Amino acid sequence: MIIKPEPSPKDLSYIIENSGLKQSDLLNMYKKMVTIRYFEESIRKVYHDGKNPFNMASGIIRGEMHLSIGQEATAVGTLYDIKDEDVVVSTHRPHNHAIAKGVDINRLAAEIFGKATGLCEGKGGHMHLFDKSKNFSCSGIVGASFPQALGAAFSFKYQGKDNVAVAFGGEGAANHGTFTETLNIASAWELPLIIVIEDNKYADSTPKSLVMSTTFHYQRGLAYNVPSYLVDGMDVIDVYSTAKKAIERARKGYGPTLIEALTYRYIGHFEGDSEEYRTKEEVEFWSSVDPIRRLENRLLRLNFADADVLAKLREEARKEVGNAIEFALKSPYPDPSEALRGVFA
Ligand SMILES: Cc1ncc(C[n+]2csc(CCOP(=O)(O)OP(=O)(O)O)c2C)c(N)n1
Ligand SMILES: [Mg+2]
Repeated sequence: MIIKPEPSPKDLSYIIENSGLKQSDLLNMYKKMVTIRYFEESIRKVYHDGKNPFNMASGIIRGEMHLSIGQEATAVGTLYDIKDEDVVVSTHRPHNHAIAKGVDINRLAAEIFGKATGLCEGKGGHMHLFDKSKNFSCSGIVGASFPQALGAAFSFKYQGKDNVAVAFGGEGAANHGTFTETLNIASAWELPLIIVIEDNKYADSTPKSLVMSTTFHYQRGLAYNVPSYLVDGMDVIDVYSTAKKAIERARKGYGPTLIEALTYRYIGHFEGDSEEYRTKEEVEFWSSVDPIRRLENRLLRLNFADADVLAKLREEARKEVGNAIEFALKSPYPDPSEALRGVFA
């Protein structure tokens, strides 16, 4: 199926050489993935503070919370060669993509906390992040990311720029009409769009096998003449190698690419999910291919890092995340008189 076996030492060296990634890139990717993991683990902890018994409307962070723990490699691998001027449109599960795009984690945390120092001055919350300086946005409307990124791709082509737009979507979102409508126009107009489907097996509690006429979404991309690839989403190098080709192709004006990444979220669809739709064994299997641990093992096998170097990177990430959480906690809430400014009312 899906998760490729760990390569032999010779194969591993070949894969790295072929990817064009240097030692410093792989260490950088490791740090980014660890930062995403710590960030979300920290958010999760604060989210549950003051919610006992569980009540979404109480506590420091209010409302729904969708975390991407387990899906770090899809974000970091896809976005490693993406520039600030390129556009990324994400979903209701956006923190991994935001951090991989370079969004400031202090302002990201503050937005999630609903604080005035947040990316949207606390009015967007965790599902509606917007960062103009990084050209990053997301939406709680499932399936909305595809046409939004398509619009950005159209504008890049229209203006003769070599930038690209990336749309992330879940395997559930890809059953929306917006997915195939977007594939059609992106292909017909050769737009610089990359669609990344993060197949984490479930849309909320619905397994994909119950609601899909094909086994994979990449099959649908092929029907629209879009080069479409299936990648191991728990392997950052595999994701990167395909994304790199897609980005180069889009920048040179050859049009869109679809990447379907097989991945998994280790925790519930949302915080508070009873997770009755999946087994402990299934979660254990996917935990055995944790993308962070896999990269860590490869770095050690390649002699690109020893345990101390990795521990230092983890420590740095922990500190940065700790500072972001503290920044968010200490920041003020927006003044009530600001409630109607900057929003459609
Ligand atoms: C248009 C729309 N329909 C329904 C929902 C409710 N909803 C939120 S997340 C979700 C499931 C999305 O599944 P998938 O696209 O696979 O992403 P994942 O949650 O697995 O990351 C649904 C149905 C919504 N937010 N928007
Ligand atoms: Mg899903």
